[in-house]
Amino acid sequence: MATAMQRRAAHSSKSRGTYQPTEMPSIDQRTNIRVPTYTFGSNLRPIAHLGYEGARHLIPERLPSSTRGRTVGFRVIDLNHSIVDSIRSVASSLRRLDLSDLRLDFVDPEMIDGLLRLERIVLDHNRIDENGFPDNIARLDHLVELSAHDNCLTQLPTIIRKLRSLQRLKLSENRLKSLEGIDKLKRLQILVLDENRLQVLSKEFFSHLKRLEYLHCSRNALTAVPSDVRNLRLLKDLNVSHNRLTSLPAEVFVLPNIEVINASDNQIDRLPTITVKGSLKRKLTTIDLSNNLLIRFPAHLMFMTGRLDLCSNRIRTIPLGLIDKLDQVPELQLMLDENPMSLPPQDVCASGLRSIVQYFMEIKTVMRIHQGVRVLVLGPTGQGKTSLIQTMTDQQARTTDGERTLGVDLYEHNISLEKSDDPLTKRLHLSLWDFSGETRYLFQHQYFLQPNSLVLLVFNMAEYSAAKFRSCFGIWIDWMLFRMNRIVAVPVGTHADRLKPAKAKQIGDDVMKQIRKYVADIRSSIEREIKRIDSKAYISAALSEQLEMYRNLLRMEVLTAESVVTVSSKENSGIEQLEEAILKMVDNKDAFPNVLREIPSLWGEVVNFIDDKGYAMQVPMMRWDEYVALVTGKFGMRHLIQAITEFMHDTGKIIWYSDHPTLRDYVFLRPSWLVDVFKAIFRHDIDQLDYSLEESFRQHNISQPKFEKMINEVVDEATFDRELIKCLWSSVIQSDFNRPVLELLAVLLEHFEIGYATVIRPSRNTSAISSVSKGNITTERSGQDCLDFLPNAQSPASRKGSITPRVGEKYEPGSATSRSKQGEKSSAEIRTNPPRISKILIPWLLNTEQPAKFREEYQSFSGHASAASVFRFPKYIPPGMFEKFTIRALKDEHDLTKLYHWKNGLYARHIQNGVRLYLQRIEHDDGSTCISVECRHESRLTDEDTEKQVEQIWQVLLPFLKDCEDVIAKCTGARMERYMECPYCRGLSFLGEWLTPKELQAVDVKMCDNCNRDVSTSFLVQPKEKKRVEEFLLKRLLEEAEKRRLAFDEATTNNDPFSPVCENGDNNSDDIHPNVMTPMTSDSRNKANQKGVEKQRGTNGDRARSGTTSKGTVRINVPGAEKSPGSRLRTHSNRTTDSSIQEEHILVTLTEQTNE
Ligand SMILES: Nc1nc2c(ncn2[C@@H]2O[C@H](COP(=O)(O)OP(=O)(O)OP(=O)(O)O)[C@@H](O)[C@H]2O)c(=O)[nH]1
Ligand SMILES: [Mg+2]
Repeated sequence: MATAMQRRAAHSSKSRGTYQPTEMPSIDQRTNIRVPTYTFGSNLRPIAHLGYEGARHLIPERLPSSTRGRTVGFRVIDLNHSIVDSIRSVASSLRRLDLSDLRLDFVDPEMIDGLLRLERIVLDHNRIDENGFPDNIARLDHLVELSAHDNCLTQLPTIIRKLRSLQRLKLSENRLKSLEGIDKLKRLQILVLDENRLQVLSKEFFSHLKRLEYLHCSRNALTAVPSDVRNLRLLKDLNVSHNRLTSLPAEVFVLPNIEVINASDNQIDRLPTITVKGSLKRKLTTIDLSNNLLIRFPAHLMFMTGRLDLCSNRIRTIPLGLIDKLDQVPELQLMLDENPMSLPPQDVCASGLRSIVQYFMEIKTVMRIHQGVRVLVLGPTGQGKTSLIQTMTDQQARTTDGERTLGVDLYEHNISLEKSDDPLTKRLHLSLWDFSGETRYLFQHQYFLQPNSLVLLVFNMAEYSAAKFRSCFGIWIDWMLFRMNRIVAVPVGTHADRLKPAKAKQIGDDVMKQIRKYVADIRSSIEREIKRIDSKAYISAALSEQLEMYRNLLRMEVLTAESVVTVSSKENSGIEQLEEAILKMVDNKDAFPNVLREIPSLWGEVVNFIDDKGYAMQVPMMRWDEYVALVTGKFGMRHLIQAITEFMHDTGKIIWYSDHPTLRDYVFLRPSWLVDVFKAIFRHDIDQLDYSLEESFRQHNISQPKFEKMINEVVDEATFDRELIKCLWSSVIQSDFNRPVLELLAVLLEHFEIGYATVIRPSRNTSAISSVSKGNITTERSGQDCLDFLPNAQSPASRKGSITPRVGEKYEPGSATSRSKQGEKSSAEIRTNPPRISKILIPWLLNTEQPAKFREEYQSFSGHASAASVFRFPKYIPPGMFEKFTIRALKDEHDLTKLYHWKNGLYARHIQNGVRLYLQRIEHDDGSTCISVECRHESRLTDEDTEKQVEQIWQVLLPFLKDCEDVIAKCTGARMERYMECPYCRGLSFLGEWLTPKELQAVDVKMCDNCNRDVSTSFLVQPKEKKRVEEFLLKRLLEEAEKRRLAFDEATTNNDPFSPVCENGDNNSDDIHPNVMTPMTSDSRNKANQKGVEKQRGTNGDRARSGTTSKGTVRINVPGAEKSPGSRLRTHSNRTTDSSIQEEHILVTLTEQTNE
């Protein structure tokens, strides 16, 4: 029976033959020139072989010289005094010169003088060192190949650096220690450096030799392959065997053209964890990692290659999770000889993949699957999150070289519940989500921070101080609580290797104290609010709504581990304690009722089926109904489809936003794919993209100037051209077709709401486009149908879905609004006919300041009818909330045309109603953030139009406020207060009662607690239809009364019973109609706002005057009741505004204001 050693030898000689270093392709193979050998000097020892171009005759020298063809090859066999002359005689046509095996110490300059057409020179097996190359070699402009194998070079000869046409360079078996200057040879395609003394391959090497296809560096002293290898995008064949490598970077495996990786005979003990996506599947022909120190079976590599050699490592088990996947790779040549295998047993492994599959199939029947848990790893950038996850999953020390995570990365890991190799041991499967701490990515994180997850709050203990509490813990706790009113977390301190254990413990204790105090403070501040409202004598509907919100917030669930878990990824310590802490947390059945429950095996089959499907699909995104049809068509179980899908979502197998009104229409079959979709756009290094390295741009025929223009647009205007997105997505959608790109883009805009389209090209079916959002800066016109998208040319059909409510329409936040119904329609339309969006603007990426032009323009409307609502977030506002408001504002249904959009503001126009909307984010020093929405009418106030203007303002404002409510309603722990600004002092004096308007609608004025002025309620809530009709009637009556008064005046000029008096006995010019405002600076406005809030919250801010003034008269503020500048109409009545009001009961006071 053959021993393992013999089997391995057989492998080596047979199967490995296919990928052994390929002989460097020679110029003759490539140019198809035939080279018959000619022996120079027939009776003596030959001194040279000559080759003729195109010679077909067996003995060409017998041919007359005219038919011999030109001499193209010359191989010197023996040095002779006449050899130089001989070479010279054929110099003009010579393309190949072979000077190998001549014991040369240097190359005679005369030998190569005048070889102007020389393409290949071979100097193998000589004694030439770096000084042995003549200067005139630099004149060989056509030289594409130089071979100096087996010489005495210790560094790259300086003169060789000048051979800019060189494509193939073979310097194996020298004494090279450095490759300095090689970066000048930018055209190199083949580089052979085997058997030298190289210890490093420099950064320059990788960044300049971008055309390399073959790189062979075996038998050197390399200790690492830097991640800069990613620049070698054309590399097909990498041989770094027989070096001193301890790991390989992930970049090697994902090079777009890589076919062969030979890293055998090193000391590799860890490999990167790579998510094998569609494009990476079985891309490589061979991966050779034999004779290394691997402990973990690199499962992902099985799906990337046709041949995986893992012989002579230290692998003990093949993960059980692979059971169902092994039969997906039937063609795989898997070699596991000489590993201390226990699962499957060694003899099973030795018999090949088929036996392994068989073995697993047998144990599968008795195996049980248990539900796993999703783990969100959060913390600021550079704290050690990725290093920790990789240390945990690879079961050995791993630290990144400081590279930031782009967006989110996914990992998987199993924690064994018992210490045993038994395959049937119960395990907890973790789906680990590694979130980047970079602020640029925070926006996209919201889509992946899902409920029912365990959170690891990771911080660097060696650099921790109390001042960092907020960034390390506070903001993450706030975010999770805001989103779901719940957090179950384990604080994890990294970098333990840099601290003494006692210090680490002290920091851990302090952190736990701070966390407890932080949570207690949140709780007591909520309790204070409840008490404050409870203590009021009268609780209005709006206050009661607020009370309800606070009571709900008080139900928050905060569950943390008892203590900080201390780990070191550098030393692989503390991982077991972390696993124990995780197990303890998930053991809490209240927090994780489903984790570790036994899953029916059929569900497992559904998971595998969906997994396969996800990998098979170009765009692994399905509409819910299609997905249901697919799964139930194969497995039945229609009644369980929701439960199975939720199970898959909770364990990170798919993404399905079951609680989102429109996103629940889609199932994302491969989470990593969706993550990559976001990653491609929200990259922190987008401005550092190098055109020469980004092949996809060239493939899409994008020139460098266009590329630069598109990148500048992103950096300066946060605007992405569709072509740019297409190229950035080239790895997630491998297709030249626009359709999937457009479809995905539409889903991102319509459902994920990452931005809005700024330029829309009409699709063939225009009705589909009209349902897609537009920022309408410009619209590309091509044909008449394009006009449908212009806001001022909105067709009645496209307004069908408008959510502008009729007066009195009831709105319930979070309920299926008309908007979401429209969303459902959109998702169907998106699938059938995706709109042709040209550019999108992502507000989150905007970093521009308020434009000066805006200020000028907006101030020109001060003094016009206006209303300003404010959403106040007293403690915390989650990333992206304001940006979503801006995106909602520009949805079709609001009919708003964008005028300016900057980081903290959006200014838009409602053309039909003649209303300007200004949406603004204001951050206050006390940590609160206000989002104010102000609408101003474009027209000046006149008696006739005021009422209509107010109505037009509310028609714009209210639907938008409700849309904002819809965004907030998705966050179950949202802490937010609603206000209306006082039009006089601009303080937040009035509770925002747009959700509960009835009470306010019943009164006419309400006093501002900040400035003590009475404000017409028409400016605080949308007036009731009935009331407005009454006011209209009333106004007419007033007008008639005034006419009669004037007539009466004329008749009784000397005896005027209606002398002009102010209600308070003075004629204060400040006491103007609420709508006539003095423009305020934003500073004074903010102060007024703050003052208003404090007063509102400190006193009985909800006090309404029910139409009764302090003097006991009833005041009816008629909007726009001024006659003209300089005169003001005041009305007094001793009756309420009942519709039965009689003309003769109205007292009209006309105040002349001559000083205005
Ligand atoms: N000494 C020591 N260094 C560590 C440890 N963990 C991480 N590092 C180093 O800390 C730096 C940051 O580590 P990462 O794991 O990349 O940090 P991250 O939290 O994933 O950062 P982002 O991806 O930007 O959010 C790297 O240079 C690591 O080598 C540790 O336990 N000990
Ligand atoms: Mg990271």
